[in-house]
Order: sequence, then structure tokens, then C-alpha cells
Amino acid sequence: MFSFFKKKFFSSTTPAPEAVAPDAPLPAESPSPAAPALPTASAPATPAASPAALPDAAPAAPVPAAVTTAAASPAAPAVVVAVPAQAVQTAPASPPPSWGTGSLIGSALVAPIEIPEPPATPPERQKWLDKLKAGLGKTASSISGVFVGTQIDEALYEDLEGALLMADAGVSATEHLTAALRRKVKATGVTHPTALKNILIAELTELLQPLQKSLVIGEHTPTVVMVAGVNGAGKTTSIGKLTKHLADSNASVLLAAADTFRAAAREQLTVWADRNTVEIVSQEGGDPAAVSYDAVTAGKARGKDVVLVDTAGRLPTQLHLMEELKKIKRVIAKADGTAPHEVLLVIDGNTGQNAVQQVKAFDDALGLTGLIVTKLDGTAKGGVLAAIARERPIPVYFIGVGEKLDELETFNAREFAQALLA
Ligand SMILES: Nc1nc2c(ncn2[C@@H]2O[C@H](COP(=O)(O)OP(=O)(O)OP(=O)(O)O)[C@@H](O)[C@H]2O)c(=O)[nH]1
Ligand SMILES: [Mg+2]
Repeated sequence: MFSFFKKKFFSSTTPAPEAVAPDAPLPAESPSPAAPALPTASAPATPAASPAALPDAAPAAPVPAAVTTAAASPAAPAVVVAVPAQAVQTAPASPPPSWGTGSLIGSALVAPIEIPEPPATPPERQKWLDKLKAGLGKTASSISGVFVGTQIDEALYEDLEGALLMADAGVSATEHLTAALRRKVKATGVTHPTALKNILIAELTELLQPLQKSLVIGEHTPTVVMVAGVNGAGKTTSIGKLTKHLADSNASVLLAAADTFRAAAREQLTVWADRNTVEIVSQEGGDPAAVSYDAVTAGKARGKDVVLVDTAGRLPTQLHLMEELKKIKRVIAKADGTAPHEVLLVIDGNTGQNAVQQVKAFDDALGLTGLIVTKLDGTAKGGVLAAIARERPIPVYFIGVGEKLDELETFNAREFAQALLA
């Protein structure tokens, strides 16, 4: 479950996750694992000492306190590449003169360093993460297959390009990533494909980083969130899940059934409202803009924290329906001059490259503030987030990995990159 602070912040927080590809075999460039351990627990962290194990591009990482004093609090933003124990143990920046060529492990001269385990991921997040990994497993194994050889050559780069394109990453992100990899290989001199894969994880994390942002609730009362998307993308379901999380965090929610287009839509949202015991504003056969206006007005009058506006599915090519969406947005602003505070697009993760077109079209029409990517538990390939990051980097507030209430979580660039590649 994502966290909800007193100040009403949704935050994509995760405790320090596992190290980059912790199970990866030690690359050829790394010093021998039998090298001496760091002599003291306060030795400076040396993330750059082993480019193969921890590439330069790796974003700043909250690392265990015993490794560095710059440890971040568990609530810090979660793009972290924990220093792998091996890297710390085997790559001291400047070994003390007493370290000879022979192994000192076990010697009284060396006090073995204790590397604390990174804090465990909360069970709910871990469950969700496992589902995400399972969902993206096919993509992960096909990309990982590129790195099983023993050397980095042209054939590897070609295979990687193919695998990234197959994963829906799109031409721009694929070129960006492979170019970055070539640069890094040149700069660091790595020669082992496993090291290259770790660099790819770091590069993808960096590419996805701008998409990692928290949905902020509480700056306005109510915070009005308008939700749009193509038919069946998962708008109503995601609103239901979001409502539960908000209600669980003691935020009062009012739902607006502004999908007056489909007969069953109102009932569907009403079921979610009942499940979450929150109020709903709906109108049989009414005008969606009028329902939204009423809901925002009621939300203000009743002092609600959040008003979630569910809209009817539509294709960006259905111009009259896109006009209707724009009208909903305009009319919401009549009820509250500062609203809507968030305009979210829900994307079905299975849509592939078409998702990028959806993001562009809805953004052009409505000015999106965030995305929810659903159905990453199924056949979705996941690479489309890299394409979005390159072509229209709108924050991904949440990821859905199932139909159940608790199967929506905050997006974390590093977790996602690992799920997609590791
Ligand atoms: N597997 C899976 N199914 C999902 C997820 N999110 C939504 N669904 C399913 O997708 C289908 C469509 O979901 P809805 O929430 O009705 O989609 P919508 O965008 O509101 O649809 P319209 O209002 O008809 O445009 C339902 O069967 C949901 O249960 C998800 O993250 N994973
Ligand atoms: Mg719906």
C-alpha cells in the first residue's frame, strides 16, 4: 500500500531495495571476491570503484549506515541502488598499506565489516512487486537473454535493440539506451555482458526517473482529480482502488459518476463507492459536465478532501467525445477556479506503443498531470514506460497489477527497471 502522510501526500516511497542485480555473477572486471574486507565500518563508500558492479550512472543511493554516513531515511524517495556487499567488500578506494597481495580474511589485522541487510520491503509492497515482476517476467527473460554471452560485441547490441523494441520501448528510447550503453562501455572499459546489464538497469532507472512523482493531496480542499482514458483501460477500477487507499488514510472522498454514457457505468462506480463507504454523485442519463459540477460543489460544501471524477472511455480520434472531456474540465473550473488539480490518464499496459499516442493526444486535449498504468500483471511488456519517458514524460503516479483493491501501487523507477530487466 502506498503511504499517506498527515500532510496528505502520496509518496512513492520504498525502503532501500535490493542491490542492482544482486544475484548476478561477479563480472570479470571486479576484483576477486577473496580480496580483503574493509577494515572499518566507517570506511567511505566507493560506488565508483567497481564500474561493473555499480555503474557511474547509478543514481545516488541511500546506502546502509555502516557503509556511509549519508544514509537516507527509509521514507526518502525510493530511487536507490544499494551498494552491493560485494562491491563494498572487494573494491576499497585506497587499501591501507598493510594490505598485501595475499588474503587477509581471517587475519587479526582485519576487523571484518558488517554490512547490514537493507530494510525489508513491507510485505504488501513485496507482494505487489512480485506480481509486477511476474507480469513483466517474459520481457525480463528475453532482454536478459541478450546478456548471457561472454563478450560485448556488435551482435549483442543488435540483439539488445531488438529485445527493447519487442518490449515496446520504441525507437527513441531504444536508441537512447543503447547509445548510453556504448558510451559507458567506452568510458569504463567493462567487457563482461553481466556488467553491461547492470549498466542498462542504471540507465533505464535514470530514464524513468522523471516519471516518478507523488500525487499530492491536501493542498486544496477538495483536491479534484479528473480521470480519463480509452474504453476499458481501467479508469473505474483504478478509481475504486484509489478510493480505498484514500479512505484507509482517513481522507474523505466523493466520487463523481461522470460516465453517463454507459448504462452500467454508474452502477459500477456505485459498487466501488459502497465497498469503500464513500459518497457518490450520479445522475441518470445526465450531462457528465453537470454531474462533475455538482460533485465539486458538493465536495466543497461538505469539506471533502478529494473528489474523484470518473469519465466515459473514449478514443482520442472521437473528436466530439474529446470535446466533451474538455467541457467537463472547463465546467469543473467553474465550480472551483483552481480545479481540476489533477488530470489523470489511465493507460492499459497492454496497449503497447499506442499508449504513447494516447498520452500525447489526451495531454494535448486536457493537459495531463499524471498517469496510471494498469494491467501490468498480464501480457504487458512494460517497455512502453521508457517510450513515454522519452516522448512525453508525464509522471506515473500509480501502477495496477490486478483487479483487486490492493493491486495498485506507486511507481518507482528503480523497482520498475529491475522488474523489467533483472
Ligand atoms: N488484470 C487486471 N485487470 C484490470 C486492472 N485494472 C482494471 N482491470 C480490469 O479491466 C476491465 C476494465 O476495467 P474498468 O475499470 O471498467 O475500465 P474503464 O476504463 O473504467 O472502462 P470504461 O468505463 O468502459 O471505459 C475490468 O475487467 C477490470 O477488472 C489491472 O490492473 N489488472
Ligand atoms: Mg469506467
